[in-house]
Amino acid sequence: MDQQFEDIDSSGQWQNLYNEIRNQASEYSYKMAKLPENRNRNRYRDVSPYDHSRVKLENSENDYINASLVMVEEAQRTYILSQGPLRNTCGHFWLMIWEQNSKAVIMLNRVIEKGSEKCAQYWPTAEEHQLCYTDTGFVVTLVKEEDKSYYIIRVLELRNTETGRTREIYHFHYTTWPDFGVPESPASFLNFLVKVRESGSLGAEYGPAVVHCSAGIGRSGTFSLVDTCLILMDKRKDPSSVDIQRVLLDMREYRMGLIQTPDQLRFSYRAVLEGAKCIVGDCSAQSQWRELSRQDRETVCESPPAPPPSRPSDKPNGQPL
Ligand code: PTR
Ligand code: PTR
Ligand code: PTR
Repeated sequence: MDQQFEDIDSSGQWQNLYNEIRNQASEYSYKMAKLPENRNRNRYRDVSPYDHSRVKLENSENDYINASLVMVEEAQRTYILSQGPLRNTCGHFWLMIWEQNSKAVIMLNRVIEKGSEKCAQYWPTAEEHQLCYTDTGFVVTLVKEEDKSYYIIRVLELRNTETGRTREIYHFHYTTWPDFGVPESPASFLNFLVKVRESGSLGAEYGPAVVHCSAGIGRSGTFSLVDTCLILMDKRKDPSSVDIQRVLLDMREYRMGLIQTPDQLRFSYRAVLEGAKCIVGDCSAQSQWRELSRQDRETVCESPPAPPPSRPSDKPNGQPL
């Protein structure tokens, strides 16, 4: 895979490879998304969940939400990829999380990007503390918030007002990944992925984690592709048999448009190659991942509490992953 990466890089083939994937991707119907009554439940006209893999709201008059179940059987992974909730769909979003038994929401965008709202403020801030969604009967409370410089981890309490039951939901919020862009480095991305994995929320003991950005295809596609490829490399006897393009095409069977630029594709390769060192390297995977995650603790401890200067670099250069 290393060699393949070098070859594509040196011949400047990322755009071609990306076009090839777009051309090979299947298309399925998305009729429910286009019903007039669902028009205001879609953030973007051109990003719809396929009918065959859309997540259905169970306890609701209208079961439509712009979210897809993305399954990779061999990796034993299932994710819900969703658009960033609209102001009128926040209640639906929490209903979905409750019904699907999700343990975490992985958010890869900011509420405001390039001066406009890319996602509703669907979770309570430290000032608000609590948000109520009377349309679907949920109250969301902020329990804890830890700012890790380039991402934030929150613990939220989700209360179903009909039954009175509560659940703890993790909110993993990557705050520095521009739309149609890539994270600062594979190391910073992998460090974040480690945190999500360590929480257990991607595991089989819960329902699928909800991964979203603004449209729920570019950044969310990149995140889930890298996670899945690393799982596959870990599982297979021959890690080099993992074909990133093939895996992406398989995942695109469940949601359109996953990965939105040639550079996001290139980044996915880099992150998988870097992450794979921990799997196939001479040190055990576990300790390598742990080593990696130490970086952000140091970053956090080192950064002075006063005005944050330009963030200390967490580039992997010269540092073992
Ligand atoms: N902000 C959305 C957009 O411009 O993409 C608004 C919108 C959403 C517009 C859905 C139209 C939509 O649906 P249709 O494809 O049926 O026109
Ligand atoms: N029509 C929108 C656009 O091209 O701007 C759809 C869109 C928006 C697609 C954002 C992808 C986007 O990125 P992400 O999926 O990473 O939020
Ligand atoms: N903003 C994107 C666009 O209009 O180009 C939205 C999009 C959605 C783009 C799906 C591409 C999509 O699918 P594919 O990448 O398979 O062509």
